[in-house]
Amino acid sequence: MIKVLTYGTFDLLHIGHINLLRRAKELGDFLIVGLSTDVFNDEKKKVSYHSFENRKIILESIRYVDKVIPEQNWEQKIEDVINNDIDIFVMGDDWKEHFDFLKDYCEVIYLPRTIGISTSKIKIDLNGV
Ligand code: C2G
Repeated sequence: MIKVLTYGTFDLLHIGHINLLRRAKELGDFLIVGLSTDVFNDEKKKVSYHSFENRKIILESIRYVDKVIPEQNWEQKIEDVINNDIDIFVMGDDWKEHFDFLKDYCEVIYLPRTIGISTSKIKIDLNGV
């Protein structure tokens, strides 16, 4: 079984998130998502509309996602890769090279971002509604 791991906030779920999750799952058989907690989002300087609990339920409802674990800090990735027997780590290419240190533990793949959509854009576009 090829196990894949990715991380994110996944707030206001959109096609860019789904495209990432679909392609990540296509690389293996089992996809684990490290979901940023509300506290870690503060550290990332991100404010989520949906709580961690609700973002977790939403992600767990997606056919490509097999397991959701909390992402609580920047330092947990090596431990997560080892503890979950991860074969492939995947992120959008806005993170290119940021996680190359994981190459000592698993394959690292950066996938092209979906152009023209982001949670920030949704918030800006809806601001005037
Ligand atoms: N993404 C994408 N295309 C978009 C928007 C997002 O491919 N148009 C990808 C991002 O590259 C990321 C994933 O979807 O791989 C989740 O995006 P975010 O929720 O914005 O994740 P981020 O805040 O970048 O958190 O430790 C890693 C961080 O937790 C990543």
